[in-house]
Amino acid sequence: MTSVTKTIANELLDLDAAHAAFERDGFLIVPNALEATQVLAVDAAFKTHLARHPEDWANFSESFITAPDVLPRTDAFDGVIENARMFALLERLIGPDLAFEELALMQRKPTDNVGELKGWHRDIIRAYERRHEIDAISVVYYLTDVGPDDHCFSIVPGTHGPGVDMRTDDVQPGMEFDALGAAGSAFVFHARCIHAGKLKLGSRERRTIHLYFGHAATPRTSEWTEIPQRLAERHDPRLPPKLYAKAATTASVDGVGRRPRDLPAGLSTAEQLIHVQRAANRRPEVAA
Ligand SMILES: O=C(O)CCC(=O)C(=O)O
Repeated sequence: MTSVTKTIANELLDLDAAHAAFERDGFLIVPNALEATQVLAVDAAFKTHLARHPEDWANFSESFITAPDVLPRTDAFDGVIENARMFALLERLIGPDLAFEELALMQRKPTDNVGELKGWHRDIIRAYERRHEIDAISVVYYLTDVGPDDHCFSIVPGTHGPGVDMRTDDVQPGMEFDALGAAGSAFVFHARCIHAGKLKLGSRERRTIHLYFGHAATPRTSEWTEIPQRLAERHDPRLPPKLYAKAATTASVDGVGRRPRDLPAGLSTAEQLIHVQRAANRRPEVAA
């Protein structure tokens, strides 16, 4: 797998080659996608949010918590969505109708319990027979260094395209690529690619920001992130023209990004998310 990383780093010098590598593997690593000063500022905002708004965080397990709807409270992460270093690549992979969908903060804490809750899965739609409908690209920014002994994002290359018929149950040890990298790196992957969070004994705490981008005129792939007015009204010629078009989209894809309509009133976003993810994990590749 080392050779894959090497190839990607070289190919990224050239957008054509990066695009070809993404078509083949379904992922790319972009070192230094965030400047060091931005990493420090965003990481500080991450920790502040965690301390001040525990109610925004869905606690899935002792090692895994995530906050999917932080933008209405703070503009501290706007610069991550609007990271100019990534737009040429994303426009190449998605097209000129590139649109922002989702931003979630994720903390993976050290744990002795490495039994995985977020095992092998495809994002957005869990049903195997609907896998071709999955059409979004995720950018995961590392705010902490992720080395070989740390919890890491892990992916099975090519399972968005050449290996699209693979089922999550068919993943065997050794097929996967572990996404290691320094703080500031971005890991870009196709949401259709089979992936998981891999837990390691003795890991340091890992903090990441997970963004999703799709096409402006399609239904939303996620209703978990509200796109606030300040972003919807942004008119900045340096940004892709449709970046915040989905603030006005009401239709959504039938999948794990849809807020359930049948839950008791008054549940927070974090509580609703836990409900949906647990249901999907109970019925892997069957539930929407
Ligand atoms: O990075 C991780 O720990 C898991 C992330 C994941 O599964 C996802 O983004 O869908």
